[in-house]
Amino acid sequence: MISLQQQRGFSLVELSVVILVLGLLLGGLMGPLSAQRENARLKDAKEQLDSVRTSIEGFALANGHLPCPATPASGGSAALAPGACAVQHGFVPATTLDLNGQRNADNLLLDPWGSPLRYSVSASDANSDGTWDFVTAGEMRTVTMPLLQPEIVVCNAAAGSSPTACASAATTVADGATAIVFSLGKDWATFSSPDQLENVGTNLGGGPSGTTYRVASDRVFVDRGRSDLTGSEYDDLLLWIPPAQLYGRLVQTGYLP
Ligand SMILES: [Ca+2]
Ligand SMILES: [Ca+2]
Ligand SMILES: [Ca+2]
Repeated sequence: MISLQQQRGFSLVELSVVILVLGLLLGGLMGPLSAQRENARLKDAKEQLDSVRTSIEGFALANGHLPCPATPASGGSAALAPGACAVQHGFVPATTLDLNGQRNADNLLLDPWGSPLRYSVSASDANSDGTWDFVTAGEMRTVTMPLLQPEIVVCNAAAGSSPTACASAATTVADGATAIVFSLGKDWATFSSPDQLENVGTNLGGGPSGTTYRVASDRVFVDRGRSDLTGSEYDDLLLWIPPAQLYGRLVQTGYLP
């Protein structure tokens, strides 16, 4: 015969212990799971940047010049102006490049964290004829390789940099890339560190969604190691196209002698 005492079920204390143990187990699982998800996003972002760079180089191979950045108003297409781009600093022209992937309401290609991939090109006009040499058909050939001025600069810190140069040779990672594509990383909506602000110093809007985006304000960028330290946090992912890499392709196809 079962006594009343044996039938009583779980006491509150016992229940609390069970819930506590379950909570600990779940917490122990969730931590590594979210870290795993974040690692997967990071890997995806790097692969995405790599494939965007390959597409940009493919565009250059086919057309003899770099594509212009997209703007929020251009629907993912390269935004052109006579002899130039509508903007030097904007977004990956994913429609022009025929790239797959998630787009937002302004048709801009998104990184794994849901922020549009940024893209900037050299706006130099070495022969002063009013056309941007790197984005205008035939212009790189006209200017000639030795005189071209690839002007994207990458530093390992923002401190002491000017709108055109890093603080010193010691802080210079790349002096004179032709173009750069980058993701603002996981903290795209919350960052405040000067090194990340260097990559997005101004606002650009005008798209159908009415969203205003942070984009680069000059041709100096910062690429450095990841950090979670408040005030100096950094998780941007940058990939640039060095001149040798671009010129090599253009020589192969006869766009450069
Ligand atoms: Ca020119
Ligand atoms: Ca970031
Ligand atoms: Ca800058």
